[in-house]
Amino acid sequence: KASDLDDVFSFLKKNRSKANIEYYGKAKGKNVFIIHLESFQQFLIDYKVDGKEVTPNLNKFYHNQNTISFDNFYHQVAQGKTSDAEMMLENSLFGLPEGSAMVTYGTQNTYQAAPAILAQRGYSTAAFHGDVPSFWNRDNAYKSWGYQYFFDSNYYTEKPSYSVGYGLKDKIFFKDAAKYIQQLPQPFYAKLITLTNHYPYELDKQNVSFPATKTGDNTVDPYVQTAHYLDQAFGEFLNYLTKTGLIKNSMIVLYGDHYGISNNHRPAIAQLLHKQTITSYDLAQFQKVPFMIHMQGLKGGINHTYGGEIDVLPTLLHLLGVKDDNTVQFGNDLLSKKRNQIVAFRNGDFVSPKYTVVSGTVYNTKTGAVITPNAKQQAQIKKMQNHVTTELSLSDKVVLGDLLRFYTPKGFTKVNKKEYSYKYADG
Ligand code: GP9
Ligand code: MN
Repeated sequence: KASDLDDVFSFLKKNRSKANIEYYGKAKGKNVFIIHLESFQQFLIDYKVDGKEVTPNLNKFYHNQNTISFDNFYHQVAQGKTSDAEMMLENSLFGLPEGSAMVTYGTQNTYQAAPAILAQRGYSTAAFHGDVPSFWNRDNAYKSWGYQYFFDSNYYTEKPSYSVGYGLKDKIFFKDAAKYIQQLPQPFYAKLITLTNHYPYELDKQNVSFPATKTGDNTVDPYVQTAHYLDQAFGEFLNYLTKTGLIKNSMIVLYGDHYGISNNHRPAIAQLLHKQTITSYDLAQFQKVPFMIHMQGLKGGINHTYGGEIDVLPTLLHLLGVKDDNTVQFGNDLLSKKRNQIVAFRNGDFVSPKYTVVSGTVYNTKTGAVITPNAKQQAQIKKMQNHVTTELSLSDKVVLGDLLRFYTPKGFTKVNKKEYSYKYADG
């Protein structure tokens, strides 16, 4: 019932941070590209194998003077992996502790997602992905989120050699997507979900142009090779944006959806990071993924604020000059001057600038040393833990109870899923 939202609103009222006026509206009216870097971890940025950069194009983009790059940005996914990341980015709602919210609650629930918000402000909205439309229930969830177009695998040229693993190879994907991007009325909001840098990091021989790492762990070693391929594909897409001039009137947002190397590979992770042993603290740090915002004229630099995927939507809306104080979003603008900087992992662990808490053990975030908290610290940590537990459970309450059906923010029109069909018709 509607009153179930009461605690949600009282929590949000206390916890949402104000937009930074230096950035608010800076991207108003620009096209938006959201580029989803599959399984891409932050440690890959500036990482070298045999003296060679794994991702030279992304590194250049990361250090570009017009890119705001975050170096304390974490993925917050659970079992829903990619779908949890998408759920957070588009809605600023968490995925669920188990399963995938996009699958279980993507079809029936009411959402007030990024595509719908922007479409109602004159944007065209499109998602691009080289896998079948039903994967993660995208074909239904995207309708609930108000995507006007979904260019799934049916929309791209098919040849057996064009696919590897889950679907279309990234270079072909970006090239083919460009044909549709060209036809989108501007301004547009376009999300491109890459695929090749996905476990088991397979690549056809002709595309392997980077040495594997030599940890001896076969799951881990080819990771840098597909990451390198993804980087090349991104480089080509960036060239296209430059050539067509799209780069001039677009904001380009990049993010890694989640880890590529799971915690089951500690010895290999230790070798990759040139460490003797890997602690739970190191593994928490290892969950960092890239988040970058690029736009001509934007004052860039490396931003050290602590945040995660839940914080993306408010950040982007503020840059686009969209007021969102009356929406149900659990994240906080990463560019705000005053933020709480507590990053919740889906299992209730958390990272903050001071403390990292993993299964009850407290670490000093700056040094990684285990802390035995004194009474004062204990009180601080308890408060932070309580914040994390509360935000996760309130977000779950919204999703499980489909609570947004009871509340439509002022200026927002409920999405009518029947307006959309993503079916590809030949000819
Ligand atoms: C499949 C792709 C992979 O379409 O998005 O999802 P993941 O396995 O990373 O959750
Ligand atoms: Mn993924």
